[in-house]
Amino acid sequence: MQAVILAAGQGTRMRPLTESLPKPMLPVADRPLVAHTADVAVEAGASELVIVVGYEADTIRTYFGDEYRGVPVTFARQETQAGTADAVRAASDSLDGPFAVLNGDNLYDSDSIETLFGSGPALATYRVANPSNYGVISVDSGRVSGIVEKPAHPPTDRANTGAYVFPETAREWLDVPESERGEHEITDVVSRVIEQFDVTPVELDRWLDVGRPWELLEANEWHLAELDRRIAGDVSDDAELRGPVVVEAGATVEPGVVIDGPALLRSGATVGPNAYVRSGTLLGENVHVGQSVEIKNSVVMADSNVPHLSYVGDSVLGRDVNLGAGTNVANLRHDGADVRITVKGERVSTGRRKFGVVAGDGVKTAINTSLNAGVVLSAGATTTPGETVTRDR
Ligand code: TTP
Repeated sequence: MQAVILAAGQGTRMRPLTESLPKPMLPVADRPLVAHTADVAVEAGASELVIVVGYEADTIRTYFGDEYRGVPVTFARQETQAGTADAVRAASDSLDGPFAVLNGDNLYDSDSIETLFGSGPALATYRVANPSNYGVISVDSGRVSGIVEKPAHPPTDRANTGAYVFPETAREWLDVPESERGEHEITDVVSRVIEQFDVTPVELDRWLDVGRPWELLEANEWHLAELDRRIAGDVSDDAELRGPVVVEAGATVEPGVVIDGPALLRSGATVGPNAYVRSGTLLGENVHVGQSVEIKNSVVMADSNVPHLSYVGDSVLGRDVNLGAGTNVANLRHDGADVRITVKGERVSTGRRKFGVVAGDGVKTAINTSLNAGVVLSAGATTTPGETVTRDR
């Protein structure tokens, strides 16, 4: 069965990290987010991956090429991001027979997707504490009986996770009218399918919709925890690597460094001397973490530098970021409340007591900069020496 992977979205809630990188290409452990979606499709037996691209399409095309883990890959282009039904429609000429659809920015557990792919017309659900934020699925006598988008009074706690197996005829039903929020949504296609077919609900063991910056941290927490210890790089005898630490070939760990796993140092990363890398940290390709730096539960994307005397906790640093000596990140409020950040102009809770900052590509802080918890720095933002940053810029 072919698997359609939706990866054309603009990822506006993930800005500034998606200013020039499509969300599906953000790093989650040792590969892009969308590669994890592709992995579960391949492991579930997909015969072909049809990846729908649009926003910043070339990086996705280049990453996959025409084959992924032995499975052929084709691309469909969605010209404007007009909604998920429209995205599947862009792929429909490439489809033949029943087909699966997965969101290219969601993490699914592999076993459940295998069950989904083997279940005929089917839809994957996940039980959530706050169903009003999702499409909500009703089930009756073991069959999906309804789907309703973000209801004020949710009939169940089963969220729609954007993973489906559609019957072949659903290809003819993709041209749905615009919804209230101005998109052509797959929910309307699903409604028609459940009217005419028996659709099996498949409950996922684990699921994460990666839409906002702290969810990128959660995605990394998930996949870093699955790493087995592997030391292929150059590690000083005077460094201490505890637990599941991966040091890829071409990465360097200098004397006096302590690394608590799970942690991943990608090729070209250099750490130390005398640095402390704590669990849940991803250091991307060619990242440099230097003398007297402590970095904890953070994602540092390729080519960034945290060279001297810094603390970085629970943060996401984009590509080519440079933190000046003595830059420190606050990741906890004194009142102990969950840290809030601004997403698309709205203040929202991260649901995390500990959250640091988000820095877009090319951010440069000056020496002794203090960054307050929840601050978002746009791509290319700078600070002045000794500055305390409490508002986004
Ligand atoms: P969303 O998360 O709704 O959209 P997005 O990824 O663009 O993010 P944001 O809301 O922050 O702007 O999309 C769900 C999935 O569908 C995701 O994998 C992207 C994909 N998608 C498309 O491929 N085309 C589209 O037109 C839309 C809206 C989404």
